[in-house]
Order: sequence, then structure tokens, then C-alpha cells
Amino acid sequence: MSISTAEVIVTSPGRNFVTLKVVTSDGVVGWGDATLNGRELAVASYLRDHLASTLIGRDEDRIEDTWQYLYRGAYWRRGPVTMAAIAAVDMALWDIKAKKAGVPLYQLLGGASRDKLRVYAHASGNDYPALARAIRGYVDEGYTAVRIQTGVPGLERVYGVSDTAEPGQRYDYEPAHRGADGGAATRPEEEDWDTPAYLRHVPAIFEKVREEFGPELRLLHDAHHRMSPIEAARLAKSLEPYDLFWLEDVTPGEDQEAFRLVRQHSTTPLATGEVFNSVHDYRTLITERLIDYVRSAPTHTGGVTGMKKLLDFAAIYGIRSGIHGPTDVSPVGMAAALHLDLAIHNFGIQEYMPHSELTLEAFRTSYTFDRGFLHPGETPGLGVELDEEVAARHPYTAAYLPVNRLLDGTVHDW
Ligand code: CS2
Ligand code: MG
Repeated sequence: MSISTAEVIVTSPGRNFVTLKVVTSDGVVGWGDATLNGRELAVASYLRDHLASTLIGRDEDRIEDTWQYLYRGAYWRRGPVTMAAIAAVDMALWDIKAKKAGVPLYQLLGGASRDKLRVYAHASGNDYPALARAIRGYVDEGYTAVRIQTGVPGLERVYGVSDTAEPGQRYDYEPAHRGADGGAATRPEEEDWDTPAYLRHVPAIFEKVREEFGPELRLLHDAHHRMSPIEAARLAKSLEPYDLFWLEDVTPGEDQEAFRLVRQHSTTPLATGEVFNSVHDYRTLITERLIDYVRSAPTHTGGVTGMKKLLDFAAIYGIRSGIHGPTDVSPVGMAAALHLDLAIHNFGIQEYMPHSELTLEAFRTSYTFDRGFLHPGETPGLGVELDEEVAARHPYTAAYLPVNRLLDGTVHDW
């Protein structure tokens, strides 16, 4: 048997997704996610114009060989566009292999290492009362882990903080923005940032959260790469009394050595890697045990095959998974994460930002959520199918993540 067609579908049911549909000569369909937020069409072109024709006629069962062919064989290695394109092919081939075997993908990855997957929710609020309401909503739904993002006095808007953080409306938070009328954006919006104000405010918020919600709730925080190493060290140290599950992306990730300084000053667990795309991005961080959780997603790291390499490498050093699960990873990519989460030994936690109803009308999923835990389900393959008719009704609409500037106008990390 061999691959007959490889088609790229770009659709926007609520937000943009790039999906690869691979069909074999005997009619088995595999789906892959290649969504790269704000750069979707670059990956779609990489797949359509450079990879699709090389897939036709290949043996769909040779997943590792195909991965190496696309990675090693391309000469130009790594990078988010390349690795998202490889990810889509890889996921589709695993989907096909598991469908042919008649088993959910996690069975091919070694079977279940646990019964269910602890997830963390996103709670945010511009002020403490709004934040507390959002946390309470999640606790009432049974969540045992919550990411806390807060507005900062003096800043109009802070990335990751929803304007509508009331229970029931909180899923509205979406990091990429279309144009003012809901049409195509022509350029990213810009947001202000002030590190000293943030560093002063955040510990006080965590003190209140611990006071109100007690010691057991797992608390996480995402610093979104905004600090210098010494500022990051100060934040990690100042949050120690509040016993975080993790502090994420304290400083820009490509400077791996910077984490040494943070580590020297604090025992707050550290997570990073959502913008990484290869195991090599983590070498220093993992071998020197500078972090506690790897944040890559299958969609951005060469699929199931790329993630297995990373997760096994991390496991040797006792480092656990915390796979990136924002709404800009499609339900196909989310399912790939869940099958890996269930199978690996070094699972830590899974990020869960539920997709909108419109997105879930286009992508039919079989993963299930129950009181703070997810399970990938027992449907053969990944367990997600794209309804192409629904997809066709929602064409691509340009949307961008914001750009971040300091109060004096300097472009800043984020
Ligand atoms: C965030 C994301 O989920 C997270 O931890 O950092 O919202 C991230 O900013 C987006 O996925 C960017 O596309
Ligand atoms: Mg993050």
C-alpha cells in the first residue's frame, strides 16, 4: 500500500488552522496538524509546494524513514515552519497506522501508563476579584490545576488576560487577533509592557490566591519570556512561598545558559519550550537539569516522532512533560498530545484551553474531559476527523499575535 494523496486544508472555524489530509491507496485517511499561529500560510506552502509531491507513492507504514527523509534529507533542518510541516505528515501517518491496526494511537506507543491525564485550566482577570471568580469557576468544575494570569496596574491590557473572564465566557480568550471588523488583519496589534510594575504586582496576587484557595490547588504562571535572567531569578524567588507547580518561560528560551542564573537563586519549578521545535533546543536545559518541564507540542516539534525523541531524552534526566495546549493547536494536534501523554512514563501535566464550539463543529473529537482530567478515547487512530464541508464554510482570515513594547516604545520580548 502507498500514499495516494496529500492535501492541505486551511480553514478558520473561529480561528485559523492548517490541516493535512493524507489518503492511502486503499482509502485510509490520516489527519495532521501544522498550525503555526500568525504564520499559517508559510507552513501551508511548505507542505503544498515542497512536501506533498514527495509523499505520493511512499509506503505509509515507514513513519521513521519518512520523518528522517523530510528532516535529514531536506538539508535545511529545524525551524518552526519546517518542523510544523513535518509534524503534520508524521501525525497523519501515525493516525493511518493506528486506524489500520484498529487501535487508539496510544496503544502503538506502548499502551497506557496511567488512567487519565491531569490538565490545567487558564484563569485570568484584570483585577483580583475577576481572577478569583475565574479560579472559583474552574475549581467548581473539578480542575485541580489552574494557570493564574493577572492584569498589572498601569497597563491597559496584559497578554494572556481575558477581558471576559467570567465563568462561561472565559473560553473567549484568543491570542491572535483579526482586523477591527472581524476581517483579515493587516498587521499585529501592539501592547505595552512594564517589567518593574509586573514584578511588584504578581507575588501579591499569588499570596491572595493561596490565602483564598488553600494549599492543594496546583498553581501555574506564564511569564511569557519577558524578563532578563536576573529579573527572572527575582520573580522565581519571590514566588517561592506560594509553592507553584511551575513558572513558565521566565526568559527568552533561545538563551539556554540564562536559566543557570535563575536556577541558582530559586527552587520554583521551571517550564519552557513552547516556541522550541527540536530536541536540540533543549540540550543545555535538559543535560544540566535547568528546567523541570518541557513545553513543546507535537504540532511544532515534528509530530509524534519528534516528541518521542524529546520526551525520552528528558526522561533520562527526570524531566517531565507539560505539553503546550492552546487553542492555536488544532484538535488533531491536541489528540496527538493526549496519546503521547497517556503512553509516556514522564508525564507531568497537560495544558487545556478548550476549543470554541465552532472549532469543534469542524473537528469531530473523541477525547473526553471529566472533572479536571482528559482521556484521548478509544477510537482507532488519533480519534479526530475534520468535517471538510464545515471547514470550507470558514475560509482563512489573517490574524496575528500582538507585538509587545516597553512604555518608552522599545520592542520587547514576549
Ligand atoms: C501560551 C500561549 O499556552 C500558553 O502557554 O503561551 O497562549 C501562546 O502564547 C500561544 O500559543 C501563541 O501562539
Ligand atoms: Mg506559554
